Amino acid sequence: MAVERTFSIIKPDATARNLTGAVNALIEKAGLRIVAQKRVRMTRDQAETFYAVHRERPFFGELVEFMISGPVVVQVLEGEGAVAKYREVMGATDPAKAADGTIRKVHARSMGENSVHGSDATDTAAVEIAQFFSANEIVG
Ligand code: 3AN
Repeated sequence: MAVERTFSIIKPDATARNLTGAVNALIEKAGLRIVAQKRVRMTRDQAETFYAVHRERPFFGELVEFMISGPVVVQVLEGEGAVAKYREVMGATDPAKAADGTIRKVHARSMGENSVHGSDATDTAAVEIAQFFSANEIVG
């Protein structure tokens, strides 16, 4: 399987509960490498651009407000099949449906406050990574 990069966000519900290290431990235990990471406060513009595909969904406003409500940790993860592997590690969007041991099963509070984001494909990963990192900030 090819070595890929995926984009991750540790969301405000997780940073508020001081869970950055706990989430990172699950990421690293799965064999993914954190090759870039920074803690930022997203602007409204950044959050609206990032979630533009969901603009028409009923939860869009709530999602943007949540993502700017506190600090987030943006990350680039690298590994074999990193996109699919990270989605496995995250678990289902709804924490009630997430498999045991996944980040969302262990830490998420609800469908909205679900602790982490991970890209859904390699092409979207490239776009999302470029929104937050320049090439020289990613050290594999
Ligand atoms: P995932 O993050 O698992 O790829 P998506 O792409 O369907 O899930 O949704 C993007 C984000 O929108 C989710 N992570 C979640 O924070 C939020 N979201 C999705 N569905 C709902 C919902 N029904 N109510 C509130 N927020 C939602």
